[in-house]
Amino acid sequence: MPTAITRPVSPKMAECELTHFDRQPIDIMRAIRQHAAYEDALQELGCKIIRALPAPENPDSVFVEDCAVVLDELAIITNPGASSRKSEIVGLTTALGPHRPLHFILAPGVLDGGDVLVIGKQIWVGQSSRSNAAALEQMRSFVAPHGYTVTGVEVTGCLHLKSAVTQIGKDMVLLNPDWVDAGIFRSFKIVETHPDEPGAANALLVGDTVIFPADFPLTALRLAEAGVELLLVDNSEVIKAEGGVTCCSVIFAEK
Ligand code: CIR
Repeated sequence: MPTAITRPVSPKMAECELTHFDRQPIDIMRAIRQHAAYEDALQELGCKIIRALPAPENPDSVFVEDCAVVLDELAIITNPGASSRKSEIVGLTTALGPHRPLHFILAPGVLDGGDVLVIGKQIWVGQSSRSNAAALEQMRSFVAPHGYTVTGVEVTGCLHLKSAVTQIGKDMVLLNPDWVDAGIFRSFKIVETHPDEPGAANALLVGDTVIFPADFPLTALRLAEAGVELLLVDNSEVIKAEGGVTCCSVIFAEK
């Protein structure tokens, strides 16, 4: 049974960091309801939920993915790229300590988990405004002994690598070719986001099912046509905060 770490929506979420988006009002009550439905979706797919300690003072603290990368052998606690987010790692360190040996990204390395795409033993790390080469080198030193390759990837026009590309099946990815070089993923079957939905590349694969925002129906249709099994969730408030479905959990196999 996989474990999913989540954390409650901060009452200050409307003050979140924004990089490529204009600020829009966020309905906190709606965000809380959507987050509860997201946790229900994870449970429906067999995940056991562990809630990290709430961090109400950190507007972006619901986006736990940015604080940690969990592999079978170890977990990496990040050094988030935005200064308002650095203290968010405390709750993830506490939550993950009992489950994996922990390694820490240290300055000058900065890393957001949203920039880390792991597929099997391959790891791609977005070189974005939040994640740099120093962090990539530190990550490589932690994981190379366990047989992982780590490759830097340029991302343009979006916040994180996983805003541009995510895994949607054993050998399948969903990507926006305007934000990441599709050639990097040529060994995978590629589904492209619909041109009217550039923000739709963030999907969350749990087992054989993909949790996907109902907010992107044109891309959902492409996924369905490609034979992907979908579990749709309303994600409007997270999307306004420049987040996606991968951001709100850290999922790993219990050992
Ligand atoms: C931020 O800018 O850090 C947040 N407003 C959104 C983070 C989304 N996280 C993710 O995609 N992994």
